Amino acid sequence: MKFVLATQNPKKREEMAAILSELGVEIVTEDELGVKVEVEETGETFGQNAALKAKAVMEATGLPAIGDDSGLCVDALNGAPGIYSARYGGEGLGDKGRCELLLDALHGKTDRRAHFETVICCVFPDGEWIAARGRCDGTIAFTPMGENGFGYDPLFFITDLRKTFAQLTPEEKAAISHRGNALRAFKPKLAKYLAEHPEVQ
Ligand code: ITT
Repeated sequence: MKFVLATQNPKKREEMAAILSELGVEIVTEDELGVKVEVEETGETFGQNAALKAKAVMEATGLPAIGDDSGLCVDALNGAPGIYSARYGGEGLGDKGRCELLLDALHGKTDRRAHFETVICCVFPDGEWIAARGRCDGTIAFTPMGENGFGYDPLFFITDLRKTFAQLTPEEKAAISHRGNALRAFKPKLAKYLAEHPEVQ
């Protein structure tokens, strides 16, 4: 059985596919299936939005669909941009513009604590679903550093490693990231579902 990744973000897709490939299930993208499902993220939580994405893509393809909703929560901004991370500053700003906006919002603030959060949700054609959450703690750097990754990676500084996410290799990021942690929590749940539903394999 194939699983389709319910995301329009190519970088996120790469990260998810790399980690999910360890599960030994076949992963396809919306592009490969020739579908493009626009999902309005009207939920109030990462979990609600992840479920909305997965459900819409499952309904459009008839395949189990795995969605990810994620974001950066900054303590000094009361958790913003949070579920609005992709839209911070309005549509069309781009990753670089959003990083600049975040630096401006934190100008003069000494509390730089932040965390990334992800909820992964898989919705099956029989209506069953499984979900898992992941988190990664860090701080917001004073200037962008590194070229890898996407989104707020150049600003997300991991104290222990003395590097931003954008200065890590994909493998190093996956080993500690919110998405890596969510997918590692997701793995045994998916394995259990598959064991209980041999018809899905
Ligand atoms: P889909 O909804 O199509 O999956 P998206 O990019 O809109 O793609 P989200 O709604 O989950 O995804 O928004 C998450 C945003 O949070 C994303 O666009 C980035 O700006 C940021 N983000 C999430 N994970 C990140 C990561 O690992 N590194 C850097 N920024 C990340």
